[in-house]
Amino acid sequence: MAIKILATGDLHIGKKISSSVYDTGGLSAKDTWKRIVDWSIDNDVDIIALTGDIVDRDNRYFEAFGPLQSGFKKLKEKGIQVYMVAGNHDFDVLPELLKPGGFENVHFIGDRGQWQLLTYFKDQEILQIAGWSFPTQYHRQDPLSQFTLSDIDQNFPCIGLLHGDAYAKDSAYAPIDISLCNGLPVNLWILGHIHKPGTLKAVVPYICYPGSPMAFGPKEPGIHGPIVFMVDKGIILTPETVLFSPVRFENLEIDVTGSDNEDELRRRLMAEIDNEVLELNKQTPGISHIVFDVTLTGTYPRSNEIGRWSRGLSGAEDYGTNETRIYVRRVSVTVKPEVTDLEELSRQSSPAGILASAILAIDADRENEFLTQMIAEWEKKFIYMRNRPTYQPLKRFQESEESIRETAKKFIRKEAIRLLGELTQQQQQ
Ligand SMILES: [Mn+2]
Repeated sequence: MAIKILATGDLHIGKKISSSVYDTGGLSAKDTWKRIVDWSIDNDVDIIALTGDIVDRDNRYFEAFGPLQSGFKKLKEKGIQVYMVAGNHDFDVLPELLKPGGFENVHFIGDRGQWQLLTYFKDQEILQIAGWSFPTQYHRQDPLSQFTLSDIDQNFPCIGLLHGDAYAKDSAYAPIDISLCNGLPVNLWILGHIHKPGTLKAVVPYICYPGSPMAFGPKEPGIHGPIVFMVDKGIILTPETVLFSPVRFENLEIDVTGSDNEDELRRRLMAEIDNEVLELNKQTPGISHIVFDVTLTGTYPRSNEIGRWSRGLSGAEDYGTNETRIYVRRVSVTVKPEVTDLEELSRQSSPAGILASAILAIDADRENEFLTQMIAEWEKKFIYMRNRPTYQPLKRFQESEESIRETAKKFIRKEAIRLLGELTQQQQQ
């Protein structure tokens, strides 16, 4: 019989989540853990593999103990094994959890930064599990460069559990150089630390971040859930994601061009959101909450009016007509005033003409006298501010001139559009 493995990490049980959507009951990290346990029991999982930061540092000795231990107990009754490594959040608390004893089914691997290999047997199948746990809150060495396991039997599959930062060489959280995986006898690496799910390498050695099984905020859009895979006749089959997060964060762009008034805008916004919800429900059935960050784009006769109107929309909730609750967390506006012809306007010497020329110059990445002046002014003020003793810490960032100019352009463009909207509206009145 094949071995079925569910792998996840970064549950952060105990973490306070700022998004108000989480005020609704049943959405916390410990609820996610309970659902993982139940799902594993219902779906005949043999092994749960956890890649660290299961417990959040801030509240680590309180909220997590009960739910984790009762989960371990339920899993034990069904013979389900748990293999876990510690991350930077729970390097100290994870071993503590097991101290009361009685959880022969729970295996903490790689204590205090020592690579360790365990072997799981089921009928004829064998799976080796290598792992490394954080010894301290910060760890600046790459654990792969200290890989010491010489007893891996290459006739049988081996997975590696590791918490660390594959995206940053200078990270204080175990930087991982994934090219080192090529020389190691591990077939599948399951990493923790990054909340956004991702496959770093889709051929052997396969490397992935299952990501956090729940989305913690708008910076974590898309599908969240553990990965599940089988080991069959000595072969690891490709992992698949199981949807788990009941909350999904999404960015939505809505083009408002052609709308004439607030009612029409609102109708369009609702219709677009309805469409998107339908689509997301098709993609991932079972989502109970969707949180949108909306950006309004396109052109509108009175763009400053949109700004005012949109402020009333954010924070709104419960557009949902069915079981899915819909929230609009934020509405931002990049709508341009409906100037019939920005080109034509730009030929005028009026303030509106100067602004129109500047917008066109930014969009076409062209030189423009007014723009050059504005950017120079921006740079001067920015550098002055940066060098003032009050703002010393800012110096750390050392912006390049290029990036200062780019920031300036973005800001100037936004302001020029806003001003142009006001100017053209005044002309209409
Ligand atoms: Mn971490």
